[in-house]
Amino acid sequence: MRTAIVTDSTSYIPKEVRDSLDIHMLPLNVIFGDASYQEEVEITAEQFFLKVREQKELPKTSQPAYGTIIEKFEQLSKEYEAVVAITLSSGISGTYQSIVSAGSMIDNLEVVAYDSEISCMVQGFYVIEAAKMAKNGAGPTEIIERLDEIKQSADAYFMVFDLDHLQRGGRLSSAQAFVGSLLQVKPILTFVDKQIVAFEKIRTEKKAMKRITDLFGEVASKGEKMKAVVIHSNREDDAKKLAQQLSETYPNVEIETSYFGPVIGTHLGEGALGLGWYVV
Ligand code: MYR
Repeated sequence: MRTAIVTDSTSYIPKEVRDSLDIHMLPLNVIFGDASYQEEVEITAEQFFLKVREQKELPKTSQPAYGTIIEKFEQLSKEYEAVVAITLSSGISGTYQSIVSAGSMIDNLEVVAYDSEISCMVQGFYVIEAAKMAKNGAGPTEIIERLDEIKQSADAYFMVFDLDHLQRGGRLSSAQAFVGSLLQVKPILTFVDKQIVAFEKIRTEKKAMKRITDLFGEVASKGEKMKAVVIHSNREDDAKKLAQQLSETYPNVEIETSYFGPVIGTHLGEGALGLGWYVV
């Protein structure tokens, strides 16, 4: 069975990796006033953060247009018998639901939507594994089984410069955001049941990052083979430095860096830093 792997843009998998593994991408949009841009296609992370500094009005985001999803599936139905579409958490975006609904409209194509319950390059880990399996002839059932296995160990913690963006975008309960801004804390955030929650409230960025790397260390120090990613909002040097330190401490972990692109950057703001991983 020929199975296509689809991801939404928020996995931020570099184009050359997508191309080499035949990964198909559905872009979410970032909107400045009347102008809407498909992220990773019409606007890069770099251009986005520059634009945010220039503009008074703050951006908004939207899930991929329904027509774009239908068009993509129709195209794929000419070449493939099945699709596994791996999305960002259904608790923070309607993308998963739109894909489920669009998938049911297409004849001659089995569309299986998979909710990663997370986002960014941690979602990307799922996508890359699925794409490698699909290239070797695996079908949706086998791929989903493996993705469920990854889900058991996949985790991520991140911190933001301030909570305003998350609160304004409605992706964190206002009560949590209020406590955060009041106390000027750097809360450590994570996903629980598909939603973003404040895991712990810590006073300084340095301490928050130390706590995040300690949480990672609790898993990594067991010595199992792991993949991890340091993710940043326009602070690549800090991300690289942290990835370097962690890979020296944990040689069992393959560590890379990635970024919070325009859509996720809209909700986290500049200066966010996170760490995600799974046990291979
Ligand atoms: C939409 O408009 O449908 C997109 C909404 C995206 C919300 C993003 C919220 C922040 C996610 C942080 C992910 C961190 C992963 C390590």
